[in-house]
Amino acid sequence: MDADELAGRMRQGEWFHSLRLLPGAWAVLRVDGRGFSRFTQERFEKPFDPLFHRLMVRTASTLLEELQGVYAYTQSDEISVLLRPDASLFDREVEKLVSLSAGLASATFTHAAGVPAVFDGRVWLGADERAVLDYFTWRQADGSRCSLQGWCYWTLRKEGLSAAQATRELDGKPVAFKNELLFQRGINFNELPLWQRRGSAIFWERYVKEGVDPRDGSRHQTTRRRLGVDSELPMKEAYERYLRAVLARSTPEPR
Ligand SMILES: Nc1nc2c(ncn2[C@@H]2O[C@H](COP(=O)(O)OP(=O)(O)O)[C@@H](O)[C@H]2O)c(=O)[nH]1
Ligand SMILES: [Mg+2]
Repeated sequence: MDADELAGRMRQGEWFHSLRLLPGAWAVLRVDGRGFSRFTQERFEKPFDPLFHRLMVRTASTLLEELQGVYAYTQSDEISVLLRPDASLFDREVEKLVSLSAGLASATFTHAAGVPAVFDGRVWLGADERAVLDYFTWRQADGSRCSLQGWCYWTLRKEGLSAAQATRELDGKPVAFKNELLFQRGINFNELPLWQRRGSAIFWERYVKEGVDPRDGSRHQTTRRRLGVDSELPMKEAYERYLRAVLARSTPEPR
């Protein structure tokens, strides 16, 4: 048996291995907790637990660093990491990027939480900045909608309704109805913490570090970068402006 021939033939079975992110396209790697409705039920406060969100922010920070992204956004049990069109990590191999995102998220969250948790992964491609703004506006709007729904659902459950009853009570109801439902019970949705309604962002920021040369005591300054977290995000048009600034800062500096 010719070992090289066998290896070549078998490698053909790795059919998707050659799949790459479209050259010149923006990409977002998104991971989502698997079965987290159940996973969170016994372990975290409902509908929102600051500890759970902190674990998600920590996981998002690791993904942003390891995947060499420019921006990460997390709401509920999902994380999106934005890669620039010129990103070249793993030669833009889709299998590698998607599987690694899910693996990193699962390992980081599990390690921080102390209980096994699993994430799935997928990739989104966008042709231009406009598409990127739309993507993040979409995820934020989804988070906001789920936040209102979650608050209503758990408020009814805590009043003694069964899962089926609470779901039926809210089925097909407009936003105004849900806001009013909470308001009647002394909860003003618009005054709940912003991270619950809009999610959190993780980004790179530059800072100046002052150092002293031990040889001659001279002072010098260097620019470093570190991760910043924003849990008070703006919405809609203001969020678009916010994102535009993030994208402008992410442009590689001319040499
Ligand atoms: N208890 C609790 N659950 C949360 C929190 N954030 C997200 N979740 C849960 O995570 C789930 C995420 O939704 P989804 O991905 O559609 O559900 P999955 O398919 O079960 O993972 C929601 O149903 C929430 O129940 C939190 O802060 N506390
Ligand atoms: Mg999930």
